[in-house]
Amino acid sequence: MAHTLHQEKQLLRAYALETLGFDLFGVAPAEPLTGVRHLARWLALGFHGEMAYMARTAALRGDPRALLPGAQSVVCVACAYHDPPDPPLRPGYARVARYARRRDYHKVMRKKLLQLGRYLREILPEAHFKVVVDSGPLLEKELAQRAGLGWIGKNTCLINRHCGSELLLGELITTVPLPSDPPETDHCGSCTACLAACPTQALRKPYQLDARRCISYLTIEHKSAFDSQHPLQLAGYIFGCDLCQTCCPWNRHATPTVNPHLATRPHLGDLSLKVLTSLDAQGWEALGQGTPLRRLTFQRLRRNLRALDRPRGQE
Ligand code: B12
Ligand code: SF4
Ligand code: SF4
Repeated sequence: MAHTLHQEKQLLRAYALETLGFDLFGVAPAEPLTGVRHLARWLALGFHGEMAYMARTAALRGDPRALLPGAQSVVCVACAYHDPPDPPLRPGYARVARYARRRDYHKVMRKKLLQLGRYLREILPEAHFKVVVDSGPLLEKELAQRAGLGWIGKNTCLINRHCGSELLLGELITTVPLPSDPPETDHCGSCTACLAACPTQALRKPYQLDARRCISYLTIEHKSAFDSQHPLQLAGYIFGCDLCQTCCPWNRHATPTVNPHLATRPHLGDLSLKVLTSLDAQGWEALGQGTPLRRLTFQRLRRNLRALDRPRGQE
């Protein structure tokens, strides 16, 4: 039986990497995750800000079996989006995070994971599966670490030795006990570049991100108006932030690899503030069509643009 499943896993891996075009593949056991302890502390400290869904679903996030009863293993995949480095931001321009300059990964990866699930059912008809990409209540990075895809760095992102951290994660939870891969170990060593690079000190300690101070949270997830408690600077970003990753040696030395399904849209590189401020709601919608930018309402785009203008001096 174990031998057969080993073969099935190899078939699945080949299908995921070669036919579907995922960049990384690994399998973790469907077992309780230790990160729930960190998650509980993170929530108790209020680091989640307005992301009430994180508190609401905390109990589910630490065990894949909560999402699929009888689950035995989790196939973890990743798509890479590591472009060459951005040039310094010119005055009069703003930026969107690098993951958002392309088709929405939720759609791309979900579709491909469903294809992978159907393939699993072809080779093992008794298999049940569930697909998760980002929005499912699951500690995706810890699962990916357990499946050997990379380790959770001090910037709290999953980092792969070869691809760096510019990765997007997805999972296929299944009732089939596929053999697991060895988990990856931490390779941050004594480096602290990300803690120093974060312009708002959102990385309070290694591995601990206070989302309330994070530009990515503030520009995307925070729905209310900004008040005087928010950090003054958005470092030129109107959607997301890359600074604790672009500084990371594992990204600086990684070979640029962009999954062909997530090709970069050159017109979403640096954006002229003149153009951005002159957009109306339809113009903004057209600019971000099919990309993660669709999550940002026009009203919040305007809020973020106003925040870019805030005077500095309190840093
Ligand atoms: C909430 C969320 C956010 C929040 C909070 C981020 C965060 N670090 O938690 C905000 C809005 C800020 C955010 C930002 C971004 N996100 Co986000 N986000 C999520 C989401 C939905 C949940 C993450 C979560 O569980 N957080 C809870 C906290 C407690 O977990 P954590 O900070 O990761 O902490 C872990 C470890 O650091 C450790 N830990 C915690 N405290 C301590 C303390 C000690 C002492 C130790 C040793 C360990 C430790 O245990 C925790 C659990 O494993 C996931 C999708 C998912 N379902 O998992 C995507 C996800 C993590 N995000 C993703 C992306 C791409 C981003 C951005 C890069 C987007 C951007 N460019 O703007 C940024 C990156 C910012 C950053 N440095 O993390 C990807 C990450 C891919 C990768 N390579 O890791 C994910 C996996 C989505 C996906 N499916 O691809 N995100
Ligand atoms: S995404 Fe930006 S603001 Fe958030 S922790 Fe990283 S560097 Fe800091
Ligand atoms: S910058 Fe350094 S400490 Fe931070 S995640 Fe990368 S290797 Fe780890």
